[in-house]
Amino acid sequence: MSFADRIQNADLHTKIMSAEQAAALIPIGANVGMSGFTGAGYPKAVPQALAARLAELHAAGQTQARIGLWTGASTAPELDGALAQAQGIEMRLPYQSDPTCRKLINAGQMLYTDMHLSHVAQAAWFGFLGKLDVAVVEVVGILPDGRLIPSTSVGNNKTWLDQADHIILEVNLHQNPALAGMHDIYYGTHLPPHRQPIPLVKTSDRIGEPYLQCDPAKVIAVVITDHPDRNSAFDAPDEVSSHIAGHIIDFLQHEVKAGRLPPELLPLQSGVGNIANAVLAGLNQGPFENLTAYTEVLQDGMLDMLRSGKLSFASATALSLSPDAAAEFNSNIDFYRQRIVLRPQEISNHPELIRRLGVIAMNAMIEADIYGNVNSTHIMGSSIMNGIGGSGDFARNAYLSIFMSPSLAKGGQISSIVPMVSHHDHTEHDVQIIVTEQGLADLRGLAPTQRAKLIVERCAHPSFKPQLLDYMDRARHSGAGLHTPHLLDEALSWHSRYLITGHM
Ligand code: 0RQ
Repeated sequence: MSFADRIQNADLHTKIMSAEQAAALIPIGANVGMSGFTGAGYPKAVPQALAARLAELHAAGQTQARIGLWTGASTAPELDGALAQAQGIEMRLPYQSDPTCRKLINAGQMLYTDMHLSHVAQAAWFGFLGKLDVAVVEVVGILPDGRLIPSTSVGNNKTWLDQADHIILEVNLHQNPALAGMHDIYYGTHLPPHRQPIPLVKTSDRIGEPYLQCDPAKVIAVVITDHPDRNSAFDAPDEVSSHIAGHIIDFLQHEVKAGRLPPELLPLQSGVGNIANAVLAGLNQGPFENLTAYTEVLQDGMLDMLRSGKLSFASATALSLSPDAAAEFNSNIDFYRQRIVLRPQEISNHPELIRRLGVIAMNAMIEADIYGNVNSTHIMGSSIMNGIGGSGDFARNAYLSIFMSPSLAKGGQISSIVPMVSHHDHTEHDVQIIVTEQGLADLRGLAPTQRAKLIVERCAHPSFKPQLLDYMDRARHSGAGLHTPHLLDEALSWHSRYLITGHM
């Protein structure tokens, strides 16, 4: 595809300009909806140019020079990192994993609304988030009528393009033009009371269009870039993550034997990070064939499974690939286009679809308590790590909801099994299975005291078991209610006995 082929709308040729010129068109104080989901398909140039402009204004004493920044999910140093370093973000939503953002949020210098990823598009449509002024969206190309070939993530781009008054497009020449046809953009989501059922019944169904609709009259700038998505390589599975993977695979085999899962399982959802990747590596070596995925992020492990044939089809909203996996993806893109569909996150994370398809959700956690409540987001109850992301969309609605973590954090100083989580993201009602390298606790159908016994027995590290058992025993004899026995003061002081400085 030549340069002219990338921008086939003649009018939009006249809007081509530098990133600095485009950034100058974004009003201070605007709410800006940018593309990007787990380091994929985010704009590479305009955010950096905007950050430079905001930094200059700050240096000149205009300390209120900030924007509201909305995305699909996490982005990369060129976007979140650059704007945070410029102190340029007033309000961030719905998910981030950037170290500078994290620091500013926890220092009270940046506001953050941590949202379920399935909620974002509809909240924007309902008017719950205020006005969206500008969309900045990376695309692979522009068709003659202004429709857009989406990039390596879809996220909330459909909503940003529809809702924003003005649009800035980054046409990234680095992204493979053969991505065209991999996306499925569904335009049938109406507002209540006019909503209709979403006609998706299999992970591989295509219910929409391959391109994003875009009104060329709203486009105020087109910026050309030529940069890869920036995603780092995953760690090779270590002993801890391999054990976690092993416990999950044994459990799934047991469920097949018991007749509660078909031999090809049900569609898999896998969170991000090294442990999730190790579980996928385990599944790739495991006994199951003909698997499918209905997930939000497709990372290296799923690409390997598609290549090996273990996974027959994957539906997601973003490709979050290491450089090696991205190179493999690009050199065999015709193979992957038959086996991958990228959808808006309001569809990839849609609670009703997750429930109906019977997804098996596997997400990492920070800590779980003895009764099965899970904290995915906070360190010691007050400092954010990343955000809830899609974990809540999947956990509450999944056929099986699995949460996993090493039993110890911070070099063994901290137990990830605690008496009471310091922050509740997923309540005991939404969590069915807890797994650490020590073992797996199947909580289905159990009362709180039965859950506590099993979680401590199976999942806690031996170095913390005595304290946890002692806590349970004293709580039981304290005169507290015996449904969910707690020593309330002590439950929370458990956390403050450890001083963690890394994320404060
Ligand atoms: O910090 O690197 O500074 O030591 O938390 O922990 O073990 O590297 O695990 O990268 O898989 O992240 C839950 C944060 C796990 C992630 C979470 C510290 C630990 C380390 C990271 P250091 P690990 P992971 C799909 C689903 C929410 C969103 C989600 C997450 C750092 O998976 O953000 O699930 N999930 N989305 O040391 C103190 C503890 C700790 C702890 C871990 N108990 N106490 N620190 N850490 N446990 C994706 C999307 O939705 C986009």
